[in-house]
Amino acid sequence: MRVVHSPRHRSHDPKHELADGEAIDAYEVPERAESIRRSLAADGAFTFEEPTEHGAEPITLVHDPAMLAFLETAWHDWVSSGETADEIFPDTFVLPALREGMGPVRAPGTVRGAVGMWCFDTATPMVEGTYAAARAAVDVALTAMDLALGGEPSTYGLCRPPGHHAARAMFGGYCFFNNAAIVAEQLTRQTGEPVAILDVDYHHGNGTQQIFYGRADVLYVSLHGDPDRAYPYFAGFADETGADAGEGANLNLPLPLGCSNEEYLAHLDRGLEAIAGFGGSTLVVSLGIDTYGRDPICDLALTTEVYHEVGRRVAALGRTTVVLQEGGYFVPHLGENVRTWLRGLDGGGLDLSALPDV
Ligand code: SP5
Ligand code: ZN
Repeated sequence: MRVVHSPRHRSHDPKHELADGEAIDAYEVPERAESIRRSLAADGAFTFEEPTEHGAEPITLVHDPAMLAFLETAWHDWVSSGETADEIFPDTFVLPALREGMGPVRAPGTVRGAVGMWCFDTATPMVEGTYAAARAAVDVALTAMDLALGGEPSTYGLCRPPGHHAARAMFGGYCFFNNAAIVAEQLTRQTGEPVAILDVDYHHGNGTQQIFYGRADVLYVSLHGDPDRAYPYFAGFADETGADAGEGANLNLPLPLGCSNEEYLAHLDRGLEAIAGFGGSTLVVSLGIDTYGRDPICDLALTTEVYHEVGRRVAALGRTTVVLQEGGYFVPHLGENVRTWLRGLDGGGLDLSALPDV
């Protein structure tokens, strides 16, 4: 399988996130992607290439150009205005109620203010190299798509930072640009067919759902921790089925606390059935491994073997498949879990011998 990877991800190196009123060590760190790269490199079934540049247009077909402009200049503007912190966090969020009945929001004149217009949580700091890394992740995703359109049955984009929480006009959840949505949008344009997205990250991909919620030509299917208990809390409910022309093209499959392999596969089959009944020849997978039983911030009970079976069942759809990396935070096993998933997809055997004993 051809893997697209860029070393630029390393320039997004946040140190902290804010949780329960404290700065804690960031979970979404460069070592995640390095763990994946090492595991795939040690398996002769994968070949690596760097992305080609695709420019800004595929991004602004999905995201508000003003958000792209903010992200592009935020670090420069932060430093040149005399700020000295090496991570940018919002301190004030422009919830709709703040200006309720008082007319439109005016864009603040400082990054400190403006970041509260674009960022929706306290876990997604921007640092000096964030923008370059986020742009490279989009290029990784689009290059993986190009290879698939060129005839590869399946390709993998080792995207970092991830993307599925980023909505049209909002970033957060460790995500800046929605890599999977940008690829899905390009696929609809380049194939002229409908496109399905299967999101198996533990967290609901609120950004992807929002971007395509009113559209009939992109099916979004997500398995995730029930938003009644799990981040991002405000989206991912089973009764969210799409709006207007998109009615019926959104399927949320919330999962219970402690969900087992067996329960998980039963939910997966419902998602795959919906995809099989939807048109088009291509599939985008948002691959999060934070469903793992040992993930430090999630609460399901999946084990490594199930990732092989999930990959096998996705392959059985028989669609050209672009797999893009999202979350997964138990770093010692992240690379092997991703490798196991991709070997299931490409018809390789299950091999647990390289799983570190930690
Ligand atoms: C791409 C992705 O997986 N983003 C996930 C973003 C999660 N953000 C933090 C959620 C806070 C959960 N805190 C749980 C603490 C458990 N000790
Ligand atoms: Zn996640």
